[in-house]
This record gives sequence, C-alpha cells and structure tokens, in this order.
Amino acid sequence: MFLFHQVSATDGDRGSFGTITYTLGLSSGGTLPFTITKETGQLCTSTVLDRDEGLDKFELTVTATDGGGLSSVSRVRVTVVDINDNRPTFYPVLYMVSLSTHSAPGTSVVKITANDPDAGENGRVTYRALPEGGSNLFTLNKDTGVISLSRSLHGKTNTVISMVISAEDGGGLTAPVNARVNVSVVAGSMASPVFEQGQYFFTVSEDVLRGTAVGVVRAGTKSGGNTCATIKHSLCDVIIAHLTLGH
Ligand SMILES: [Ca+2]
Ligand SMILES: [Ca+2]
Repeated sequence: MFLFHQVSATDGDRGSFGTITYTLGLSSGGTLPFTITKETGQLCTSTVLDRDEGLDKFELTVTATDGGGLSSVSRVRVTVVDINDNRPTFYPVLYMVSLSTHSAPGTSVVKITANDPDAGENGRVTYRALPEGGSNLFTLNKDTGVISLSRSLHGKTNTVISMVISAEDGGGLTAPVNARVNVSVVAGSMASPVFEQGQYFFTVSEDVLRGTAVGVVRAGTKSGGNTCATIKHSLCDVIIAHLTLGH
C-alpha cells in the first residue's frame, strides 16, 4: 500500500452535517487498484502497479458526502510512471540466411529484433555487432536492426559467416542472450528462392486459437539457365498464428 495523494473537502456545518466521508469510484469502469480512507481522503494503491502490463492512466472520481447526504465530486487523474524493469529480449535468438556470392553490397540481409515493453527511452533498443565473426562484411543499423551487406562475398562460396549482435535499452539494460546470425554463402549461379506472390493477404477472426493455420505461402527457385524455367516448389510453409491477436 502506497499513499500517493490526499483529497480534502470542507463543510461549514456542525456535527454530523459537517462530517465528511470520502468514497472512490472509477469514471471509466473496471477494476480499481486504489483505495481511499473514508475519514481522511488518503488515496493508496491496493496492489502492485505495472505500467507495462496494465493501464498507465486512471481517472478516479472521489465523492465527499456529509452526514446529511449532501455531496460533492472531484476527479483525480493518476499516471503510472514507467521504470526500466525489462531487459531487451531477442526472439528468435538465431537467424539463418542464405546469400548468393553475386549479392551486391547494400543488399538487405535480415532484420533482427529485440523486444522491450518499457516506455520511451527505457524501451528504445540499440543494436551492436560484436567484433567477431564476419561483422566486417556487414553493416548493422543500430536503431532498426537491419543488417545489410557491405562488401562483395566473392570467393566465399560454401562458407557460413556468423555474427553476434547485442541489444541495449536507453536505460543501460542489455539483452540476456545475444542474437546470432548465420549467413550461408551459396554459389552465384544458384538463384535465391522467390515467393510466388509479392504480397499475401489472409483473414483471421480475432478469437482464433494459437496454432491455427492462417494461410500458405510458397516460394521456389528457378531451375536456372532457361528463361522459360518453371518455378519449383522447393519451399512450402504454413503460417501459424502464434501471437494472441487483438493486443
Ligand atoms: Ca527496458
Ligand atoms: Ca517498465
């Protein structure tokens, strides 16, 4: 219980007609994580508040009632201030990518993401490539997490280049597990898979269960050389709903 505010009303009457009782209501409805001491008007929290998991603003209605039943209403706005209680977290922590030796410098390779549910600076994630592996071949955008090729991969056929990326929020907390990016370099004549459609649109209802199939995307590689080459369905993936939708 944390006392954070005290409201006060005055009443010019004597005796019970001047005795004030304070009551609390929530103007927007819902559960109330606050209590009021009815004799003093002291407002306290009744539970632990976490800005990252619940509401960050409350509008309370405090009613002061005298012994004769006359009342007056005052509104109290409560803002829950964020603290930096979450470390950035990579999900996934391992990224596997294939690149052709013909890929031009500047090509986007992959976008890595670490989530941090805190507000403002506490949730602003900055990425950094650790000085090991193949980090000199790639450029990492420290704000977006996009990794792009910065040099030619000529002569690196059939190698796997690894990078390790750390994440830090604006409050100085770092990700407990670094992300690893493994880039497989394939011969230039092997084309990368191409999706059959540039965009896919799927419709799901908001109460869909986790694990429900949402749709199918397909990609294939051209069989090379022939301009009339057919697309081979070498990859076929079913998109699975793994997030709770609507949040
Ligand atoms: Ca944080
Ligand atoms: Ca927080």
